[in-house]
Amino acid sequence: MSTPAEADPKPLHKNELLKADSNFLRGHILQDLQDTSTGTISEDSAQLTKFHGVYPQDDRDLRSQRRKEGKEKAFIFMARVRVPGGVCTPKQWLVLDTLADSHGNGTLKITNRQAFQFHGVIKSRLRETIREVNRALLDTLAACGDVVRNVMCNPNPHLSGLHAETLDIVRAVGGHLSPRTRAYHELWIDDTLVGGGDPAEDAEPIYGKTYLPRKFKIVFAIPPSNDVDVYAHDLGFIAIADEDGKLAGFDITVGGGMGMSHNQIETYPRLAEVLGFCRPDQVVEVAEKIVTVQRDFGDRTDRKHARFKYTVADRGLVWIRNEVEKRLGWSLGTPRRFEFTDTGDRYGWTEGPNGDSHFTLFIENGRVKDATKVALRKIAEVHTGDFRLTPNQHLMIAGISPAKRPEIEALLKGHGLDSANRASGLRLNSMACVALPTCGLALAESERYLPELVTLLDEEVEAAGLRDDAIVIRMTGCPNGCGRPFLAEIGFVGRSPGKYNMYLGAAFNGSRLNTLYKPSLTTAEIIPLTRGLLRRYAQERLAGERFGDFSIRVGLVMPTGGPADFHSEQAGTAGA
Ligand code: SRM
Ligand code: SF4
Repeated sequence: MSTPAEADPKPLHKNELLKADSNFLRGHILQDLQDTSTGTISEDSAQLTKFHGVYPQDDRDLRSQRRKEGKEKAFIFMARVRVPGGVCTPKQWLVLDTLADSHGNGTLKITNRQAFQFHGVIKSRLRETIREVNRALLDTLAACGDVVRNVMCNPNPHLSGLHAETLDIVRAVGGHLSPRTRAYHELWIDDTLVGGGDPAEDAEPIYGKTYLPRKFKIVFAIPPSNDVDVYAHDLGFIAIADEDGKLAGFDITVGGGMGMSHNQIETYPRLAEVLGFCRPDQVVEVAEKIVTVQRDFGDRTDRKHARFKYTVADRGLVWIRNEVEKRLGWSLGTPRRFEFTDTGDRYGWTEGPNGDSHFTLFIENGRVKDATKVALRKIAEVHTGDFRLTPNQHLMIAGISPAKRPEIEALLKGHGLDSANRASGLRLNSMACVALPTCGLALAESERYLPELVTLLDEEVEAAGLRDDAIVIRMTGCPNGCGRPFLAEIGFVGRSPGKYNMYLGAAFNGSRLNTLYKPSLTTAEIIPLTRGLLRRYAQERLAGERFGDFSIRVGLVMPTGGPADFHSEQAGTAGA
């Protein structure tokens, strides 16, 4: 397929050639998996296994010890299981729970894009792990890679009558935009391993053989909740109800993203913009056309500039709309009105319309382990409804029948899980990315440090009377932005071990980015500084004023003025 991007005079990024030559994502993965001389795979294969939901990693806690011992790194793999809309069955939960123990590091990680991750899978058990996942009717295909990733949706059926209809559309979009290559089945699932592939069966009608320039993320939001953080994604659909409360259609957003690199001002987080409106029956077609615009015009020469947010920023919304409409052959509608209240989860019990109830459980940073894991296994053994992963890394036990409720309630109480939901408003609205020890890109701790930091800040929260105040605090181990830190009222972004940039001023409902407040703070500096800010907020806030709005009103930061406001060397707005 000849595309305008290919006409670019700059040379294509090497990954483009790798994809083109990979025979629809096969490359040398098979040979690398069969190579027993090392616990990892080659760099080229590592780029391709991402499309299969598999990342080579190593246990970074063990690096220096292994180096001293003259051994190769402690190589492991992460496998990501996509769960469209975040909905899975108790039976599937049980399979994943078992696999986490038998093939992983004994934990299940709920990601903030409604997927599961296994960490610590060794190479020789990778294929078995993925086969078992597929036997449970889930998969890891396109959980990562330069394709449309797991499609997200607000998981709360009780919130809005629009949910069931929207979830069907989510599944249709996810299915339609899934890669078609047989490579996934050949490599991970079929009984006999084959290295070939039939080009006729492999044709990728939407992607072509070089797939997309970069990852592409789609979400569906159901107002008033913005739990999916719609403005952080490449493409968003915001459900709009008509006067009768029925699904009228969706406002469409394009061009959001979080990732940046420290001190590279040409990289920056960006909020998505509203492009137009479409009816429910038009969503799949609209999504496909928007994806093809990025396929054809995304930057394939520079992966740091290859996300759709840069295509939208460079070409402008009007150009994008014209191009999409040209491909559709019809015009998008005028955006409707919607209002978001917040980005958080509704914890605890909620009642459904048919006598069913739902329980949303706080799971700190989505790490299901120890007593929580044991309890959730027991619940999965008796639960007849489903499980829903939330976009904030938590878990909803949904559709609990009246007959099962006493048993599930007793299990939650008996294992102390109901008390997790009684944490402070700060903790309940905290989110950290994985970072160390598995993430190869981490510059600082995140998942292992944020809980500790919140515990220290909770002392101030209690003393200042802010215990029940929701304040969104997020941390990441690097500026790639996996924990969506640039949409947090208080955001910490790792710079180096023990050092973080601190960002303030995002909107509570996820509609405004934050701004750099202080660069490179040590953990020793963060604690008194943040405590002081919380104290000041308690004393000086206006009635109902959110922490992010307060940070701007009292001049701690200015609302973001552009890319420079995220980079320490260039930022001019860091407050006193
Ligand atoms: Fe992410 C790369 C973890 C959500 C932006 N992300 C990674 C990798 C795979 C590291 C790597 O490439 O080697 C991390 C694996 C760590 C580990 O050990 O497990 C990783 N990202 C995560 C998760 C698990 C964080 C979490 O704790 O929940 C999330 C998995 C979501 C999923 O199920 O698919 C996760 N990542 C995000 C988000 C948030 C979102 O999408 O809502 C973002 C920011 C939004 C965006 O995409 O702009 C995000 N991850 C990145 C980036 C920067 C991309 C960019 O445009 O610059 C990278 C690095 C890259 O792609 O080169 C990255
Ligand atoms: Fe790793 Fe950085 Fe993503 Fe955290 S933000 S998981 S450190 S890539």
